[in-house]
Amino acid sequence: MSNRGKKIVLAASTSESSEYLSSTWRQMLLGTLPSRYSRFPFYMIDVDWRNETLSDGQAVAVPNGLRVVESLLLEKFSPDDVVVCYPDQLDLFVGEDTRVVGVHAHNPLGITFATDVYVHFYGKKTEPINAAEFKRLITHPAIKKHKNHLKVIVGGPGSWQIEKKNLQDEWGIDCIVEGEAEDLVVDLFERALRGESLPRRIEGQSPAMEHIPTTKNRSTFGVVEITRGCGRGCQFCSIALRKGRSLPLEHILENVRVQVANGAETITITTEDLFLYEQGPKFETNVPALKKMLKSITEVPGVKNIMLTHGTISPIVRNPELLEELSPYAVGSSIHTHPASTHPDKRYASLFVGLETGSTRLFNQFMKGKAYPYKAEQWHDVVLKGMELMNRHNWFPFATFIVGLPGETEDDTKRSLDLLHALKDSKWVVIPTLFVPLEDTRMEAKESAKLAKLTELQWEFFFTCWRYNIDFYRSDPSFQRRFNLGIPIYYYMMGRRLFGKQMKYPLLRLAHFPESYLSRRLYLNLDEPSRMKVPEAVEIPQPKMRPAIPELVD
Ligand code: B12
Ligand code: SF4
Repeated sequence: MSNRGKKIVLAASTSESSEYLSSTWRQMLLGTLPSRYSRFPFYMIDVDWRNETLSDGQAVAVPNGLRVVESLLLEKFSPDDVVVCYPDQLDLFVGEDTRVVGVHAHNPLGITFATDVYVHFYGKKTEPINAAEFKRLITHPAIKKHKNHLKVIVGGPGSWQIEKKNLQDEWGIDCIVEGEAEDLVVDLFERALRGESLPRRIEGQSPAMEHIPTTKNRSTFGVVEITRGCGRGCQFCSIALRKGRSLPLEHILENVRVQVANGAETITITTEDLFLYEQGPKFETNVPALKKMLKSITEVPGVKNIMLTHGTISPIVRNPELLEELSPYAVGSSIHTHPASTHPDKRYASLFVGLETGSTRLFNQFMKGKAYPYKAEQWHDVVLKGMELMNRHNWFPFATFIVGLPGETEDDTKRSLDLLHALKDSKWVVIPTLFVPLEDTRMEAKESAKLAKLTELQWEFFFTCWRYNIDFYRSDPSFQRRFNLGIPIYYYMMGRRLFGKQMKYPLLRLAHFPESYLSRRLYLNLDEPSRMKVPEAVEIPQPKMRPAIPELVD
């Protein structure tokens, strides 16, 4: 029997759709682990894991961006003509009648920050699982077989990576969509259905909020958006100049209900900055609105847990009462637990927080809006105070730092190390990433930082972060003993050759070598107390002294 297929087939890769062990952390690992070592038991990943499908073979959960595209198309086309699937089911849906395959790309080649770093520890020619899975999708035989009568359109936050690596033609992609797609999807797909030629690349602009549809089906990790944009102006970030805007509460709750109706028990409340939600002028946090939103989501029947995504730290310092108000929901319904939590069920709220650097000079140059209303010179105090407040309320942030910002000097790295030292006993995860110039940012023409060029101080920063994480998350002695043994073996078998001797002593800190031995060589001595103290309060500068808010694009 010949398979006629569906007119419009939407697909996302297996790894980008995965809800494996309900762990966002593990999905992030899929973006960084080399595919050829994925069976190594250390990673605790079952590579034979299969994403769940519906009885007709469609996908149960795919990244939220693709669900938005699906909803836009369903406003125009019959549900009989639109399907959403994983690569393994493409054979069921791509056939003679198919005219367009729309593919989502979150991080298709793994060349964004963090992913671009960790995979290289395994050698120069390694490909992360995400990249291997995306290739398996885009080069799928069913698409190739029917390519003469269908168009391939790729969109999503990582679609730029395909252009950057010149893979558009090799992979037979007719059109790459960058940016937000609400205002262009229907027209583009209609043109594809008519068999017209498509632009090679098209860039979407921020839509009016009313143009963002509610979703109709489940997104990976029950992602529900609450805001779009940000506006704090960090130069390395692609949404820096897009003003932060909130989705109406009823729209948010409708999406939550859809997630639950389709089997999600955990809702991931998605935003660039939680504290932007219904904010007032000049990033004034709207605590009552935030509280109402969190409360309403946790009260939707069927919602068992929530996860948070990103947030900035300065609103927490500016409004210390904020965490007290939000914690009953953010911590009380959180899916995350850790023995260090003082919550009766050991729950903690995780929040992705970009701390980025301890150098006031680099902070001032590249990201001063992040601290608003505080000044760059107050960044250390803001971070220390914010961390203390968060930890006190059982918020254990997932913090990122950028190593190798353009022009970073030894003194800049030392300032970051000083800040890291002062955060030693915090309850957190700290992820060092290397600077990557993302497309559509004001730093896109700058050079990436390279692992092979890191200085000893930068390596010290890098591995001190991981030493903290190992101590906080994998404190069982038998794991640590094996880990400590493996590190010198890695150094002599591979690390030294790939990255040079400058990584040696920093790496030995990760292996728990005594500080008395390491401090002869390294900048910090973790046995000594930090010179920095958490301030009682951080004073908000007079309006005239605050950093200028960057010019916003709507
Ligand atoms: C939720 C989320 C996650 C979740 C869930 C991811 C998932 N696979 O479902 C978790 C935490 C697991 C995650 C992980 C990672 N993420 Co993430 N994630 C997000 C977040 C916060 C929200 C995504 C979202 O739903 N946005 C709302 C939707 C509507 O936007 P959208 O996806 O961009 O979709 C729009 C357009 O892109 C377009 N579109 C999307 N798909 C398609 C398809 C077609 C055919 C078309 C035409 C258009 C189109 O239309 C949509 C409507 O406008 C974004 C930040 C953000 N606010 O977008 C980061 C973000 C996308 N993630 C990012 C990164 C870097 C990662 C990681 C690589 C992190 C890491 N370093 O380890 C991993 C990769 C994991 C993986 N296996 O893919 C970056 C991407 C940067 C880049 N691409 O270069 C972002 C932008 C965060 C940031 N500011 O840096 N992520
Ligand atoms: S605070 Fe900076 S890095 Fe974060 S989303 Fe806003 S502009 Fe981007």
